[in-house]
Amino acid sequence: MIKIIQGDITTLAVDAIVNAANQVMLGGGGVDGAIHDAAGPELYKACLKVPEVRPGVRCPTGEARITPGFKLSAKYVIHTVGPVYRDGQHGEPEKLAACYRNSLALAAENGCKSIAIPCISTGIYGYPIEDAAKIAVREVKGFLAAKNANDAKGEGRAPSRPQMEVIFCCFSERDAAVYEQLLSCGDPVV
Ligand code: AR6
Repeated sequence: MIKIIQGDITTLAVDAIVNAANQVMLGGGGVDGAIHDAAGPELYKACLKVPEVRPGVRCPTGEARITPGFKLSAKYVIHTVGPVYRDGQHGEPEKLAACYRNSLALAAENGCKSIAIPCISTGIYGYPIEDAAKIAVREVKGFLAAKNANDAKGEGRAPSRPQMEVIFCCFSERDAAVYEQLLSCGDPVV
């Protein structure tokens, strides 16, 4: 199931919230700063423990890492690093799609039944919301469709209810309107 919420992701009582982090993964501005503030200093300590894959990089662009949520209502924070937008011709769409895929896969691996995702890359990293939201919706729908098909195979029947709730958490009314538009005119939501 897909939902759109306009508001502050740090207040949501879901299994996981996604953080639009940077590669060092030790906090920053935007939603990253808000999540660290709300989760408390334990989150910073947990991020420090995530091994660096190379100096100064805990999470390469497009990948995802998981930590507990500490003081948040969410059990987990899934940190992903979106691309910095240049012109859309430098691999940005593929990297952004990978953020959604990898974050959702990590949530599923950790048994999450609900996940809230902000508009990754569309703030400080400058990705145009219309383009980013199309990728987000496509990837989430694809993930849910594949997951439902897979779960149905395992159960030998169609799942009786949606297996994961995915919430697009938009900070602004304008961003929420972009998602509303995409979801209202697209294929049926899984
Ligand atoms: N809840 C939900 N969405 C929020 C919140 C919030 N509390 N605060 C901001 N947003 P950004 P990026 C929205 O800039 O573009 C950081 O410094 C915001 O309106 O947070 O991926 C990191 O450390 C926008 O729609 O992330 C990186 O260095 C969306 O979250 C860099 O910024 C993403 O904006 C990542 O830039």
